[in-house]
Amino acid sequence: MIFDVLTLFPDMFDSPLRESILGRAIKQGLLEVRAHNLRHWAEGKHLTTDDTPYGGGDGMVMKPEPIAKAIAELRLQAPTAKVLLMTPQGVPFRQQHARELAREENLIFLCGRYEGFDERVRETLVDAEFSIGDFVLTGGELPAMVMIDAISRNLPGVLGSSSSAESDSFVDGLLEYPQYTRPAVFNGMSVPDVLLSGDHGKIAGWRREQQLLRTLQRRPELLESVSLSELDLKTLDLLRQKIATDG
Ligand code: 9D3
Repeated sequence: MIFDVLTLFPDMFDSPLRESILGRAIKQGLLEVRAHNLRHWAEGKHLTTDDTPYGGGDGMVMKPEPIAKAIAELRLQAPTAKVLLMTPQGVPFRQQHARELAREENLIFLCGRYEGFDERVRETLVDAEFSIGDFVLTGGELPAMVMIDAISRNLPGVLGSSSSAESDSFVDGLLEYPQYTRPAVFNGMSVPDVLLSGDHGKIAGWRREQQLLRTLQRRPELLESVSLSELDLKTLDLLRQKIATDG
């Protein structure tokens, strides 16, 4: 898969995506990240990529022409590439999007600085608009990296078999169960007995219960859109009662 990124700060993409799992995947040729400076397609003595807003107001707006030229040039190599605009007004990026976008061969990420993009870019050049959450960043570069990371780990071969993307939490819609490793006692706190019991059925049951408990306590809204077994529903009822009586 090839990720093309249009940005005023291509150097930002050098390090974060080239370490660890994605670094190995890039070396293996499973994916490629190409960050391009939008100034390359800008004109005039100052290679201007932004201008003041029509109608007045604070801040600057990204000019449409360099963006249009850049996308046209990238599409020569990648005619089917979808163009994704990073913007606080976009749809909130989710795991489902990461899995779907991993099926594309090429993606073009458009990252903005300043107050945003000329509306005509949105209307004619962009296939989808994404936000990574309701907080204000200084630009779309970190969101693009977040999306590239989340999409890449769904590509075949990127994760080792020990940690497949299918077994992720959010895939089955529940939060993960608590994990422990040695030592068996740390600062006076013991590992739950069940995990030392060697009874794999009992361990699986405990872990499922912990997943349900965590999700109930931390992200109850997730329980609405997850398919639960009869046993899960019974467990949830018991957990709810316990929480109610414990206060
Ligand atoms: C004046 C209104 N501001 C919107 C809250 C303007 C504005 C501020 C910051 C426009 C863009 C930005 C930079 N942020 C992004 O480009 C961005 C972003 C984000 O800030 N949060 C979460 N997801 C994203 S995706 C792109």
